[in-house]
Amino acid sequence: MHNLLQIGDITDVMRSRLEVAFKIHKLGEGDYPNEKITHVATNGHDGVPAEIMAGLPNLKLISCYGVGYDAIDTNKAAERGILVTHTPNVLNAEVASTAILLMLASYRNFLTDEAHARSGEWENGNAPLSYSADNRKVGILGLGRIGQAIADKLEAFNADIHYHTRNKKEVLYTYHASLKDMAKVVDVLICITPGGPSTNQIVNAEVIDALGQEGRLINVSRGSVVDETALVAALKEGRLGYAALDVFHGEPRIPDALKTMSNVILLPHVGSATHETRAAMGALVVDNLLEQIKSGQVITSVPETAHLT
Ligand code: NAP
Ligand code: 8YV
Repeated sequence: MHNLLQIGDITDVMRSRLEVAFKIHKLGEGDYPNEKITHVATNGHDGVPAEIMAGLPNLKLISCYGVGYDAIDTNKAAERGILVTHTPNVLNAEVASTAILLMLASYRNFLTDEAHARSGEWENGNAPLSYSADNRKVGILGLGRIGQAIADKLEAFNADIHYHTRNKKEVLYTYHASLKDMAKVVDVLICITPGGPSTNQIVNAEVIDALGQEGRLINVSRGSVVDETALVAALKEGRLGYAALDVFHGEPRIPDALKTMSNVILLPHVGSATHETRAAMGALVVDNLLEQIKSGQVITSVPETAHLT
């Protein structure tokens, strides 16, 4: 039996598959034999705290439930020869649907319309008109696996697609080398980059102002990508039209100011949170762990540790 440190929760299906090969020690539930731990199962929120990683001298693999791995120090892992895996692709369609749902709900006022119907307010008058989500100029910040899935789904809404990434892609959409310049020309900006230092608050006050009072911001990436203080100020002062957010800087805490605004939609980081997609993510987490035991290889390494396989 190998020894695995579990950080955060895992599903019953994951546990029963893991128990065939691992003795599982859950962080926070008593002592664990740190010298014997060779594998860690964690998730994108909890990651692996630096002091925990430092205290595991024989660690071989960290398997992360989630495609985003900004809570794991992958450079330190690579330096120590520790593989890190994540769950790319299996969640592309789901997260893309979440982004599209946020965009549609924000233009079409579905949440306030639903409240209007449910409360009986309809008997006193019709709900106000909303705005069309069709034929919009949409800027995608981060045209990777999920960004491309968003672009594919947007075709059904006849969107004129623009994007900003560090490297121009082989696609027919309009590329902007400057995020601010893209924000100036689009109706709605959808953020779907990784978190971490290179994207920290790249949606800053200038980008938000460039998006403007009719502009909409959809964030399904990481809270760190948007300057939340600047966002709250712009929404309050009417300099930004609307924000629909699945992720927050200090989640699960959400700034109180956002909770009282009518021109925002707030979701509790549920971009990939369906039974089907979470099952596929859980299966890939376990597959990576079992494969490493079997062959020393993994299925979906993060780029930073791919050279170790
Ligand atoms: P991916 O395939 O690696 O794509 C990332 C894209 O972002 C690439 O196009 C990349 O292009 C661009 N990018 C990276 N750094 C950038 C920077 N500094 N400035 C501009 N563009 C940058 O990743 P993915 O699988 O699509 O996932 C993206 C992220 O979505 C994840 O890392 C995670 O944070 C988030 N996510 C959120 C949820 C949720 O529940 N809300 C669920 C899944 C994923 P260049 O390298 O050319 O710049
Ligand atoms: C998960 C995510 O909620 O994959 C990601 O990067 O943000 C989401 O799919 C999260 O990682 C689960 O811990």
